[in-house]
Amino acid sequence: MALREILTVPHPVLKQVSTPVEGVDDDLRALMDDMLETMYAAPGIGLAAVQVGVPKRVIVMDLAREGEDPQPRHYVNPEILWRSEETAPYEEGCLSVPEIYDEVERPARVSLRYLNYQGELVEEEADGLFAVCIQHEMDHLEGVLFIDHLSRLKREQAIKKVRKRAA
Ligand code: K1U
Ligand code: ZN
Repeated sequence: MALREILTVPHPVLKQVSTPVEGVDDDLRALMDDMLETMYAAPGIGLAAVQVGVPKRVIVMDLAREGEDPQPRHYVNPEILWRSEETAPYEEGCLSVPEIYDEVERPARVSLRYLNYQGELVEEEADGLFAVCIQHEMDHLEGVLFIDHLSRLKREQAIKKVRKRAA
């Protein structure tokens, strides 16, 4: 396993639309293992492959609370099948926009379909933080960042802050 570099705004790869994966093989599992190690080290609760410079439709996540055993989750070629009419706000962050947090309103519940670590097709419903995180990560697969849901002024200020800190 290896730690990968997490790209930060305004890196152009973060705006790319990620491409579907052919199937789950050992190379893809190695990428997902690296992504989880990188996410835990950051630390974060989710990570899309494009954030480590690999524009494939792959996401990892772990929503275990402090003190609980790790609960790594893997989503390959995820698709949202249904979104609730009801929405909910959440103060989001992003490892590609470090130290910036702001409220985003999204559907409160979604149902999704994806391939898991073993390459099996899974369908499940998400609510709460799971719903927030999977929608945030699936936005990454379309080249969309949570700051794209904010006003232009807030977005430009966020990018400026991240650039300044990185310089
Ligand atoms: O960059 C990312 O996509 C990961 C991001 C996921 C996320 C967080 C909050 C709302 C939606 C999506 C993060 O993990 S930011 C860091 C974070 O939230 C966190 C870090 C340590 C402990 C708990 C949370
Ligand atoms: Zn993010």
